[in-house]
Amino acid sequence: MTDFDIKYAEYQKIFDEYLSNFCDKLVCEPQILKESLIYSLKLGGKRVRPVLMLAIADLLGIDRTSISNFAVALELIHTYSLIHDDLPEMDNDDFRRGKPSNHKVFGVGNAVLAGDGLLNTAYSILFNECFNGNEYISASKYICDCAGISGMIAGQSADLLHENDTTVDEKILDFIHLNKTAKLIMAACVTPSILCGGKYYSEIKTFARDLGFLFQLTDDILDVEGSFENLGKSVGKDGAEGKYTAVRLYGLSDCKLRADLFCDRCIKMLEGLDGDTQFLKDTVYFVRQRIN
Ligand code: GRG
Repeated sequence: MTDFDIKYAEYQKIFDEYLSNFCDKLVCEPQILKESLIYSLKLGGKRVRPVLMLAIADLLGIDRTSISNFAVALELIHTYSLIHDDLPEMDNDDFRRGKPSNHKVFGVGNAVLAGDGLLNTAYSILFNECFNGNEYISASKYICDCAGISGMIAGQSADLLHENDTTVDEKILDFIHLNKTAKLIMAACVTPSILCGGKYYSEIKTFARDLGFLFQLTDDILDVEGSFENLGKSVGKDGAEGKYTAVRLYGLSDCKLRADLFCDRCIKMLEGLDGDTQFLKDTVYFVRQRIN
């Protein structure tokens, strides 16, 4: 295990404790609703957004407990988006994180409700945080905006709209990637900066945006080169369905070059910040080289 692996696992463990506390306290009836929420939350996943939030909180020297509820709320939003994305009328995927998708276990109706329930609960958590002061209000609003109709939902809507287009326009592709993927990564990274009075706000925002683009580029590459065993979901679907992807626009090898470019931009941005950014740099390389 490398130093990076150890640190990443440490952050995952910290977050999994926050999440377990949340699940233990969750009061929710009927039982099937609770089971369906917890099923997807506990399926695992890389937890990259909470890990980034914790790492940036550490870099800025803010108390980890001040971001714990934000990290849970953001992972709830991310998990809801995956449940809804897997639905037959969206991406129609039977597997997620190597296990049957939420709707394959609980049925489509219950999966819609599980997603709705996670989103709604995330908002309730964020509302509660607002009682802690102005920075908490701003951070909550930032997360809502990244997830909403000027963020992830806009990206998903554009993705659906352009699904059957015969050509791929770079501007539209950028819009989809920025909103569908980068916005939640921006929410993860920018939240600690807002709580810290806006320290390194624009640098962190640019870093997170570029990391989000890199994340989506590697996602598109993995759809071509990845395996079900590693990814825990179907591969080759985007290509087969003629989806709007970076590989379709640039071709596989240019897509990799572009990923390297975004990787360099992220590293350069981190080099301009004071403090120990080694873990964040390694996270960028991890996203570039990821196999899942
Ligand atoms: C349905 C509102 C709505 C939005 C869906 C999440 C999403 C938006 C679509 C899924 C397809 C996709 C390629 C999204 C881009 C973001 C992405 C790569 C999500 C997967 O995130 P990971 O890899 O997942 O962090 P884990 O399982 O590790 O948590």
